[in-house]
Amino acid sequence: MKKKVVSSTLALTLALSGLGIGASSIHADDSEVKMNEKYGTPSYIIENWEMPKFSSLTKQSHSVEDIALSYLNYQKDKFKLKGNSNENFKVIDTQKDEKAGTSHVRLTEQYKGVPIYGAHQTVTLNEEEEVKAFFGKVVPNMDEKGIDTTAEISDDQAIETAKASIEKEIGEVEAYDAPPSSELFIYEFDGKFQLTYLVKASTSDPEPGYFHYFINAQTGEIVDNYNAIDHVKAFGEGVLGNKEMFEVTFQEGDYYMFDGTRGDGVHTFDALNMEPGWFNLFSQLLGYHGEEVTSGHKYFGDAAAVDAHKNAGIVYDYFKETFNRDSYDDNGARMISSVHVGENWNNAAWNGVQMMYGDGDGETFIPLSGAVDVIGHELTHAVTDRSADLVYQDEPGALNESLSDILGAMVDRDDWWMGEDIYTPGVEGDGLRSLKDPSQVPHPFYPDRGYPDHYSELYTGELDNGGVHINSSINNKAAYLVSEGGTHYDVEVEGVGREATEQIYYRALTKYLTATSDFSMMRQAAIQSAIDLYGENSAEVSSVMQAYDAVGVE
Ligand code: L5Q
Ligand code: ZN
Repeated sequence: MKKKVVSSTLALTLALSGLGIGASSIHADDSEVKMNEKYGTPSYIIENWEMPKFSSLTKQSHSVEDIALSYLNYQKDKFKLKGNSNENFKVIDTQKDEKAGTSHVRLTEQYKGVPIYGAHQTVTLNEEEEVKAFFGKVVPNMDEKGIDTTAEISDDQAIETAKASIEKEIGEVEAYDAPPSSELFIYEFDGKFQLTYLVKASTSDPEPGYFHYFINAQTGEIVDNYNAIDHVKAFGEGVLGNKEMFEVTFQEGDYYMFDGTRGDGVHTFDALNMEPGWFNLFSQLLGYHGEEVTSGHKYFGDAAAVDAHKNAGIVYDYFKETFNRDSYDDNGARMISSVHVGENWNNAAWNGVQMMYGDGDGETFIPLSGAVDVIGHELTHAVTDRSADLVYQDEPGALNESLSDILGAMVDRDDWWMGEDIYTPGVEGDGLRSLKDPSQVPHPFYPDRGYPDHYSELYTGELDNGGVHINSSINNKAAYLVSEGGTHYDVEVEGVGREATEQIYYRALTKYLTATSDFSMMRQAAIQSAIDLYGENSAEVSSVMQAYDAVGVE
């Protein structure tokens, strides 16, 4: 922006009317003016103006508002306005700064009693009630614009028009957050001034919005509209004291954890320790996710919420950048998370609708949203639900779990652990599961064994839905071998790296596997995916074959 300061040495045309007659003590030479280039009226005037007195004998007292209006009247030629300042301006607020001794009068320009949208001013007075400054925007020559200020439609009609347009855009709104408001303004659009209703409407569902509609008050047409929801970056500390920056929304004085920059949004709630079973029911049946996580400023103090929100964004970006997948349904579905589910709940889950995170008992687990591989794991369940839809039982269930572990470990790609960041705080070198060496983590049902890493060790009992979190390790180990290689049960595998491995498994999940796929089908789906991506005779195809040979899956 160009900044041009014009020193005003205008000869004083003392066309004072109304209150100011026979003025003295006007030090116009001290004033400094900057003009608005579009309107040719002042954007600011640095002043030293004293209200003229009728007589030096009688001490008159005027309110600061009267003085501000008199000043605007005195400057009416600069503002290119006819008539009295009482008609052209309306005082909307006055603030006294006791410390500085200044008064600040806030006004709006009006025409025939109707405010002009965006034409606001402040006039500053010192202790001696001298005007020291004018700031703002004044639209000139309002009387020449031929504006008809008689409304032909009602404010209710304007509201109905706005609602119809909003719901055409975002779908049916069952309940507005508050009854939409409607107020008359003169609104300038494409250089034309017209009488409009400004309708403001707040929504949470189906989409958060703070809609502003300008409706022509004579024709009922929509002149202009925008959504005033603000995307802002906020800050906070996560579960491990990690400093994070993340997207939130500002609405009516508060910030809340809605990130409107990813798909249809990433939205994080506080479940207020509601028991997991009840919460699940409320979430699935009523669409209740808990309370909004809000803050009066840009710092958020809820560590579990900070990480859930930040990590959901990281996982969104991972799927978008790695597979060009737009959220879990590949259609921008809103990612909803709730933290503080249950009391000391040692788990996290995807319940078909949203993610749920416990706070952990502080001993086995700390708040589970603190680990980005856990978020990757849960959101991969959501991807699976919308693609292969593997039944959560026996071998298909183990594959369902394994694909969540594999892609979870790809999001958090500096190790092959699952949940190491939130599992047994204070214990180094452990995790919930290891993809690299499943056998080093104790088997949940047989304390003298580790997790299975070969098909010969398949758990065939009924616990854990037929061992979905146990047998997953067999496929996890295969995926690890495809990526990193190694010799396993005397079978040598040539690794092809994480980039190829994640593409192979994502393709198998979304293009080949079905609800009842078993381990053998997984092997073929991975081979077929590697052929599609890298060719029949590629190192990637060999690697997949060797890896499944190594874990005993034919
Ligand atoms: C599990 C998800 C996670 N939960 N493992 C039982 O065994 C049971 C649940 C899990 F995010 F907490 F890791 O993986
Ligand atoms: Zn899982």
